[in-house]
Amino acid sequence: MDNVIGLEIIEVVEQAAIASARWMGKGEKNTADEVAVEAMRERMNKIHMRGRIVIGEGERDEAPMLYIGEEVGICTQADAKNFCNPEELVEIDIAVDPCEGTNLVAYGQNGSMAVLAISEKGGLLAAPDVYMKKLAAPAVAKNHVDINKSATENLKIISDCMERAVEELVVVVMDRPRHKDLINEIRQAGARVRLISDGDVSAAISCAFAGTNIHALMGIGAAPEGVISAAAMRALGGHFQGQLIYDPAVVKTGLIGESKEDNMARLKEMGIEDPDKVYNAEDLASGETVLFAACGITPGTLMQGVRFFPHGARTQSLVISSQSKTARFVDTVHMFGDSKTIQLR
Ligand code: VTB
Repeated sequence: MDNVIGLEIIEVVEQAAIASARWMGKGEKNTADEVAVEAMRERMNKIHMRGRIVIGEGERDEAPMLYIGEEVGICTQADAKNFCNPEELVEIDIAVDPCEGTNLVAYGQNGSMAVLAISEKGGLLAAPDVYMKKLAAPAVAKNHVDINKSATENLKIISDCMERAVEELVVVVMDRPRHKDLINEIRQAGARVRLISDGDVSAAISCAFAGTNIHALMGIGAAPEGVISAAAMRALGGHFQGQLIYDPAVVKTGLIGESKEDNMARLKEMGIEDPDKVYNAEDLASGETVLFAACGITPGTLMQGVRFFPHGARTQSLVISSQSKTARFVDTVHMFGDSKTIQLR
């Protein structure tokens, strides 16, 4: 995939993060999301590419922008033939979450980001909007831990692989009633739990970076976010597994359809033959090339949040490429007005 896209997607997530950060702490999660969507779409449509949204804001009627199936990029526009050669262009699939953690932004809490993943056509699982049981762990524990094992067993494995006591491990779990038993089990096993209200993409990816003091993500979050996390984890070599959860009785929160049976029928319609399949990072992000980009909206474990100053802002992003085998932290100063009058910081 073109290196240029790698550079341009940094701006896509930066623009979304800046737009959303203006709504930080305002208590309006829908607006924080809408402005991020709009900014992301506007910048994306300036990229010389033929892109298709495979994970987005929802189906067309409920999401006017960045809906699943929407085509994005200069080369999908009506007059594209004037400046794009269709034969030369690779078609790419894009998974977006312009404001991952809308509540976090609305209430000024840590851990929100603008995020997307890109691969060639068919390279990302078009995950339906159901839930996903997830297990993320550091690269040393990859393929040793297993989502089918108990939390106790997996903690013992991570402890052996990392050569540290279970007591020295920190597990991130979303603070939800459905995780009551899981939380008890982790504590019983001796590890420490970090409960988060939202934003499990950041938690998953943090497992792949030493120094974050996050050694595992366990529990059930949303499926689309699982695919985005897998894209990053695949390129980073970290462990990630996901299993779709479609039974409302298990999830306890969230609206995921009328009943387990309805959800199963919907998954089948979407081409998912085995709804209980355990996917690993390579299944969820199977493309030859996978690119991931995120920009902090509020401060997080991996990135700082957007900081505004008169006529400018500073952002921090993370761009991961499976092709160049790089994870780049990009620190950017954005100049909004006449640069001569700006005191850069
Ligand atoms: C999950 C999680 C996301 O929202 O989707 C969560 O994966 C919603 O979970 O990171 P509930 O429906 O149980 O409340 C996030 O935290 C933010 O989008």
